[in-house]
Parts: sequence; C-alpha cells; structure tokens
Amino acid sequence: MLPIKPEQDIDLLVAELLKGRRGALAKALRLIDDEPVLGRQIAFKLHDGGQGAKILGITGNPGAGKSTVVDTLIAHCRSIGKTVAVLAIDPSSPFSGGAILGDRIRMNRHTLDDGVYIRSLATRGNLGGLSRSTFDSVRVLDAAGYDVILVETVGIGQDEVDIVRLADTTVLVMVPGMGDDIQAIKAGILEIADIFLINKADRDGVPDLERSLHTMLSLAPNPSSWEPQILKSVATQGEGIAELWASIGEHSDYLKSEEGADIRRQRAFEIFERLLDALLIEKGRERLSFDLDEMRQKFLREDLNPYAEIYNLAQTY
Ligand SMILES: Nc1nc2c(ncn2[C@@H]2O[C@H](COP(=O)(O)OP(=O)(O)OP(=O)(O)O)[C@@H](O)[C@H]2O)c(=O)[nH]1
Ligand SMILES: [Mg+2]
Repeated sequence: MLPIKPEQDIDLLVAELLKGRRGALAKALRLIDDEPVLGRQIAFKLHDGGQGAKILGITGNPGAGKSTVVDTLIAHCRSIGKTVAVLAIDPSSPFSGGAILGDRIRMNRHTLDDGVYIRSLATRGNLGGLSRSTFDSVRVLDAAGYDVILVETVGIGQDEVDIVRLADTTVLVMVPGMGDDIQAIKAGILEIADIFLINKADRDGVPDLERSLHTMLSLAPNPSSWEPQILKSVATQGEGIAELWASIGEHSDYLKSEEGADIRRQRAFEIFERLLDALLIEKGRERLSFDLDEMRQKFLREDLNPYAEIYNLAQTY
C-alpha cells in the first residue's frame, strides 16, 4: 500500500470512494484498521456521503448460526438485486479461530460476486477501538453505495453492544433447547433487539423458547411502539429467511414513519454520543503532554504505579 499522509491524498481517496471504486474502498477500510486517525478523517469527510444503506446488526451467542443467517441473507438480497457488504467482527478469542475460517468457507461462494463485499474485523484491545473502527467502516461502505450492510457480532462484550446500536435494525439470533438461553444473553442486547430469530428451528425446544420470549417481552417495559417480532428459521436450509427479510423491511418502514420518529431520533443521538466519546479520546490524546509510546517504554523499563502516574497527570489538567 502506498503511504498516505497529505490531506489531498485523503481527499482523492474520498472522491474515488464516492465514485464506487473498489480499490479505494479496500484502501480506506485498511486505513481505518491500521491508522485510526487517518481512518477517522475519511469517515468525517464522508459525513454526508451516505447513500442510505440499510444497516443490519446480526448478533447472538457463539455458534447460534449468525454467519449462516448472514450467508443466506446475502443470497436473498442478491436474488432481489441488492448489493451487500458484510463486516464480521472476530472477538479474537482462542475459540473463534475455527469459526472465522468456517465463515470464510461458508461465505466463499459469494466472493466472486461483484455485488458482495465481505470483511472480518479483529477486535482491538484499546478502549472503544472496535466500535470506532466499525462505525467508520460502515460509513465508508455506505458511501461506496452498498444497499445493505450486515454487521455480524457476538453479543458478549460492551463493544459489541455498542456496535449493535449503530444498526437500523438488530436481529438477535437464538437457539432453542438451551434452557436458560435468555439469561445467557448480555443485558442490553435483549432490550435493543428489534427481531428475535429462533434459528435451528429444526431442533427441539422451539415452543419453550417462544414462550419465554413472549413472557420476557410482556414484562419488559417497551419504550417504543414497535412490537419486537419473534421469527423462526432453519438457516442451513434457507428456511425463514424470506420472512426475516420481510420483517426487516417492516421495521425499516416503521423507522421512517412518523410513529418511529422517537426511536429514530433517540438512536441518532446515541450514535452522536459514541462519536463524541471517540472524538474526546482522540482530541485528549493529541493534547497529552507526553508521548504515549514513550510512556509505554517507561512502564516496561520500571515498576511504575499506574494510579500514581494518572494521579500526577490529573493534577496538570
Ligand atoms: N441444525 C441446524 N444447524 C444450523 C442451523 N444454522 C446454522 N447451523 C449450524 O450451526 C453451526 C454454527 O453456525 P454459524 O453460522 O457458524 O454460527 P455463528 O453464530 O456465526 O458462530 P460464531 O461466529 O462462531 O459465533 C454450523 O455448524 C452451522 O451449520 C440451523 O438452522 N439448523
Ligand atoms: Mg459467525
């Protein structure tokens, strides 16, 4: 990759991106991952470059069938002439190595299709880094003109919950026969799911899970007039995917309607809040009176007390 630094290179990249050039897209996404500050500049410059992509969050426990659902959704979208981009978030756990490889193999049938773009993002250790790079990547994919952007993430960490908040519609993929399945979902995800998808509906326990979901929904205060929907699928057979797409469409229509205005606006504010956090961290880092890398070296050379170091720093602001 050519080194990118000057402002005009970023402007050029943004212009190419808006023309839908694939090379520019790959470059922009790589920059977002490798050089977050430049990546952020690209995302900022694209602030009103969005083409109105439908952004879908597909979340759920490991192995629930998210990638299989995504794979069949891609096929469904292509069959109705829509282009699709997928961001699969790899939680970098030692257990997910095989799964990611599985994703690649599963979705490989789409890689020759020009209307499909698939990318895996690794989670970074830094604060908010994952949600930031996902937010920026989604901006870029939207500007590049994809009709549908699917973000697959395991709903286990706070970062993942944040990512889901950026979606227009969130689908929580669940599996029957797990007994306390509902309890095992991270708090915060149940509340933001717009559609509950009981996948692996070829297995036992579907009515039980349906019942507990209905009970949970009837007890939970619902802040919006959207009634979360409960659907079933056997993703490996493509069963239930057309219904899922129809339900996603209903939710999009709801969000666009006057009725959905409160939710739409509240979500816009939540996204603003996340972006503000990222901006504050970035600006704060710029204003640090020391170099973070040097500080890291110092910590590695000596036995320093992090609390004392931060206390001293706090006195200077
Ligand atoms: N019986 C059955 N198996 C399914 C169904 N959907 C997916 N599977 C299988 O479940 C396994 C996990 O599917 P994935 O799509 O990789 O699940 P995932 O949620 O993406 O997994 P992670 O990304 O590792 O969290 C695979 O072996 C799938 O073939 C289904 O509807 N019925
Ligand atoms: Mg997966």
